[in-house]
Amino acid sequence: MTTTDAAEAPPPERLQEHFDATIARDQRIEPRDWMPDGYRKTLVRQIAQHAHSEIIGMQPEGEWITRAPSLRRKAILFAKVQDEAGHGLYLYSAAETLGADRADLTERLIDGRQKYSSIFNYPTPSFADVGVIGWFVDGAAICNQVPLCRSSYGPYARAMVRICKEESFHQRQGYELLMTMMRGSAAQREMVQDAVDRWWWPSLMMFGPPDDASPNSARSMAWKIKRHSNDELRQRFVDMTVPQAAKLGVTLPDPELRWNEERGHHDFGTPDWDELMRVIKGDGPCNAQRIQRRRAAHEAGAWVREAATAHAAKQAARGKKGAAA
Ligand code: BYC
Repeated sequence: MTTTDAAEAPPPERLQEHFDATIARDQRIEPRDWMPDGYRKTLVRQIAQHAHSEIIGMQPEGEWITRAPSLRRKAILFAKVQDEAGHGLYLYSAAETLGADRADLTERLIDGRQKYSSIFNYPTPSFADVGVIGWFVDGAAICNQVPLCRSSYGPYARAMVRICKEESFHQRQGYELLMTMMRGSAAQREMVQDAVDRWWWPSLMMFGPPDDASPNSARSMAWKIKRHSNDELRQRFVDMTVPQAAKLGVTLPDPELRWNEERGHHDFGTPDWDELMRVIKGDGPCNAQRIQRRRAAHEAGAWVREAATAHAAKQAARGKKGAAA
């Protein structure tokens, strides 16, 4: 919902008040509305990181497209990786509504000035990783992103609606792949358990640092950009995943994991926060490779961008000529 039409725009001295009232009423802020600088910067930071994560996130699974074990699995994986590209594009468009420039955001990613999710810096040595990424990583993404459909910034919230529908399909395809492998040979079951062991803790880290070490959470929640804290969403993910693991027949690698009747939630161990910080700072197992591939793809695609720009200029010139005739 647009909060301000030009006709009813508040006088400059009341802009902040009007913004605060819009947030308090749970209405949306739209691109043409006045917003505080901090709100705009926070959104550009989060949306750009989110877009970069979708684009870099194509790599770990993309590595299996040529090696998928059947034509069906190849087609599914192709479609999923293509969806991630689409998510990145919607999100870059949402960032553009805030005045960000897409080319600049890409430069910031490949120069290491902007972040992307830590999870995509882990390797995918077996095909079971494709299933576990769908189950855990897309599952974590759903927990994190469904509340973002109610984010206070309109274009971000609307982009999330379609993204979440697709993530939901991704999660189910991952789980179905793992179910199939679990019905297979002992070696296949071992591959699944090994992938679960490697991805569990990094998946919990996707939700960010614990609340008492999350510098951005309080402000983002006051602005209703984020609707829940990092720890709340992490707990939601654990509670959702434990029964799914039992049904699948795998063990989650956490000896402290147990149901707490009093809290009505599962208790679980503490992720290695030093590891998260190392990976965020660029020192994860695959950070260098991910950025190097992204940079190479960007450079190799320069001719496409140049051709598209030249084509658009030609079309515009033709349009002008047509209008003059
Ligand atoms: N990795 O104050 P905090 C997908 C940074 S892709 C890296 O808690 P905030 C998919 C954080 O940015 C979906 N960095 O921050 C794709 C901040 O740094 P700056 C990806 C992290 O923003 C392909 C600092 O640490 N999802 O689903 O309040 C295939 C302090 O953190 C991480 C999104 O992007 C991390 N894990 O909360 C399959 C969701 N955690 O910027 C699947 C949207 C924290 O101050 N983003 N940092 O230098 C969010 O919800 C929030 O930005 C976060 C962090 C929960 C991630």
